[in-house]
Parts: sequence; C-alpha cells; structure tokens
Amino acid sequence: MIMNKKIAIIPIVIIIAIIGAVSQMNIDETTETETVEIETVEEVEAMITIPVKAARPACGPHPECYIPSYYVTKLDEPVIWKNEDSAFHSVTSGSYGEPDGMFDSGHMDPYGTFSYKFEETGMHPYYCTLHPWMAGNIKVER
Ligand SMILES: [Cu+2]
Repeated sequence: MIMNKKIAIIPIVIIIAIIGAVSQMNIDETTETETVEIETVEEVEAMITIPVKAARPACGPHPECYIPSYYVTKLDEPVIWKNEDSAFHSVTSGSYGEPDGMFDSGHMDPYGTFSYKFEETGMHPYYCTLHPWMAGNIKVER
C-alpha cells in the first residue's frame, strides 16, 4: 500500500511542475505584448490632449477640456489631438451648435488621435459635439 501511494505522488509532482512552467511562459508572453503596445502609443506625439474625465461637466478636475485649449501653429504643420479619456469626444471646427465645416474628427475612440493641417492663417475655434463645455482655439501663423 505504501509503494502504491509513492507511485501516485510522483506523476502528480511532475504535472504540477509542467503546469508551473507553462503558466510562467504565458506570463512572459503577455508582458512582451503589453510593452510593444505601449511603445506604439507613444510614437504618436499629440500637441493637444483630451484629458480623462473631459466628459464630465466643466471637464471634471481639469481647468481646460483640451490641453492646451489655446495652441499656436504654423501653416501646413499638422496639429494632432489625442483622446486620453475613456469616452468618445470630437474635434469639430466652429462653436457648439454652429460647425463651420473646416474640419471634424467625428467621434474619436478612447485613445484615438485626429490630425489636421491648417491652410488658412488666423484664429480657428473648435469644440466637442458631445460635450458643450469642451472648446479650444488654434491660432495659425505664417
Ligand atoms: Cu467631448
């Protein structure tokens, strides 16, 4: 009877060791994949970010709904916005209820980006079609 118990225990120990090794491998693979994703996100250097909780009235804890809400650029240099919130937002030229038709990102996915190259100098106001309190200005210089 004692011999039989030993024979049964040895395979169980081997199985536990194999399971341990396989799950360790899975953890390593997951870690590598996550690292690659983070690097890809950082490649897009946005000039203007939509902060977390921008969907809350007055943008929650933030003094600005687009950071910065006033940005100066040059003609033909693309401006990139990035949505860092977990909600949809838009970057739409004009003011709330009065889009001027120059540009419109549509509903930007969480962590999505939008870029626009200005071809006219001057002040260009924009807003979010989903949240009336979100507004910003781009000044375009020669
Ligand atoms: Cu919004």
